[in-house]
Amino acid sequence: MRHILFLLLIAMAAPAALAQTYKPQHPMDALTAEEIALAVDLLKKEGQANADTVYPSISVFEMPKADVLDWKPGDPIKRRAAMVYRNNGETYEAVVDLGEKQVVSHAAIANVEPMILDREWAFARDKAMADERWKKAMARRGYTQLKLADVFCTPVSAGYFPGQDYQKRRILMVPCYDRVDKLHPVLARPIEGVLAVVDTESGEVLEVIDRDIVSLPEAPQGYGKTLPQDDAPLKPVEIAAIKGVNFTAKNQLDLTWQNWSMHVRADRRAGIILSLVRFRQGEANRMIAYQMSVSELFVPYMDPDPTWSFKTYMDAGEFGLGYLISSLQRGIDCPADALMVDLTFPNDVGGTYTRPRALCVFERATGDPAWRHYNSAREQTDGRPEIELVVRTIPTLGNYDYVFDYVFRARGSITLRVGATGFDAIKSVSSADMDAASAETDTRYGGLIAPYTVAPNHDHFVNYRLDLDIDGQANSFVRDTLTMAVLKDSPTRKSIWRVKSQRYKTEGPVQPDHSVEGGEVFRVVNSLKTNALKQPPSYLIHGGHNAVSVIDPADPAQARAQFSANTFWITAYRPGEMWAAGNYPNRSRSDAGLPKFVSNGESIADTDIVVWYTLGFRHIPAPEDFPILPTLWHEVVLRPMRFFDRDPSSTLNPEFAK
Ligand SMILES: [Cu+2]
Repeated sequence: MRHILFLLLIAMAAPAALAQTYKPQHPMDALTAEEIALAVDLLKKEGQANADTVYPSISVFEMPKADVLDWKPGDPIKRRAAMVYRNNGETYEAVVDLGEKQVVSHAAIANVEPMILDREWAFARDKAMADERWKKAMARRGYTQLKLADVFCTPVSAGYFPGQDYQKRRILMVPCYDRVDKLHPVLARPIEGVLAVVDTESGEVLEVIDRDIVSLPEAPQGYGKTLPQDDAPLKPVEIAAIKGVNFTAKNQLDLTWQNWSMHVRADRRAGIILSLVRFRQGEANRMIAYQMSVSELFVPYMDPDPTWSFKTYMDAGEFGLGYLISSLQRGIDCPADALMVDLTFPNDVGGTYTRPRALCVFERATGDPAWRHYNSAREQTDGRPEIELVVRTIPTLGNYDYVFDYVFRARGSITLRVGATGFDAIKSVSSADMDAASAETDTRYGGLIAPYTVAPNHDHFVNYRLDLDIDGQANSFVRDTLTMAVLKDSPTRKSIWRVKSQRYKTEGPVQPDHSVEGGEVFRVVNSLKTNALKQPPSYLIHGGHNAVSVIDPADPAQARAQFSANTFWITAYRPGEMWAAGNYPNRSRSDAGLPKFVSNGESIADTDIVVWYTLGFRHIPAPEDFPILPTLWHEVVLRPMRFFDRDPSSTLNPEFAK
């Protein structure tokens, strides 16, 4: 959520010439560098764009779902670009047909702010640091004769708060940090109490908030003057496919592994988008998900201080989970022999840049049995090792790195995993420990995680858009409640539990009720098909206990991210409904996504539905988060239920290929 400028500078340094210029092979492929150049050119020829136009978003405008499902390799592909662009501070949308070479439609979109642009970061920082009020506030803190080299300022998104008088502006907030040596993270020494508010179009510094001074300790707080010695080196423990891999990857990017197949594409906002996720069973190639991706990531902080309270980031819609993907390291981020894939993204000025090693794909043996049984009569054990396929990206959103995994198993399950690592967002305080007189005040809204260092409490809400199509599109959403049943006539038992199913009829939020006595499960079911046992096939969405936002719905931050108040939202499939907090969450006033999508109450019975799942976790920071946050994993599992006739992993060959 917090944005670090240098990441962007690396991204911009990669010239468009490095971008891959492959021809699209599949309707779901991301736009190629050539296609983006053509789209921009056509927009200019139409008189809609000029040399000053900026492009917050250029993405593939997908073919209609029915056409994608009919498409076979070798068939023609209708390629169109969906563009969001800005001229003189106004926002426009256009659809450009790349085959017909024409602009299909264009329109001005009023009262929206597209995602933050590359040029705005450095611009906001420089304007803040040139402002006399800011210099005065810094001088109060001992930064006289200030040089850029002394401090590190990194703008962040502003949220939207009706009480502020810079409501209609495109603004960024600029907090600053004392410059530290290379041994320490760049955000290790926050300079508290100073915050510049910058209009990124006019360059005007709208306000400099200058509050209480918190003096910084001599060394980066909590780290000491030197870092601790390393432990003795371990003998290596590795994951390796020593005889080659069992998956195939071609084009950008068709993946197959065992019975699984899927298409993966880069997306500046979502990170990656998985499409056409299928499981082959004999002759049939059965659809499980038409599309899966992260649609938003909302991270509200719980500190009311004016220099902190605005921190209510929407990392996908404001910053871009693809835009901030960081390159993966072999042997640490992914196994040493993982397939590394460079991803090409559109930039703001109508070109592209390529992030090297942005995505990795690998198999791993988990060390666990996929299944096993000891047969006592025969005194023998049968089993298979668990081997899974992982598709991984790691965007770095300022202080946090999020490991986003899609994990596939032979049993037919898909696990969506999120690992949060990197650093807690921290503030400098005057308390060295909890015996300090100021400790109670300093830790009212967060935890002391090191001397002079508090990390404010916060939530992470990852919303997944799951366009599941279980054996086709006629799907319904079902809640199975496990309820206690009294047995009046039983000579032995007095009660048992039974399963009661409820099928949802209309769009809306669905909230798990953790207080129900026996528990509950949620499924997407195709009532019009059956397996060999004549049962309707379904997939369970198994998330376990899961946090939702408890912020007051009237709170301005919550109003923009209403999706986070419910674990599930179910909508009828509509092309173009991609983002849980709406197309334009940056500086939005209310959530124009899910609450809007469900407002017309369309039917969701036996039809094409989309499940939106919020994987939420609260974070009460503690010293174990410091000096770095060991990866904190959360997951949701999509598991077959009556989809197969028997466990598909039961037939795994007990021998490995020689
Ligand atoms: Cu956290």
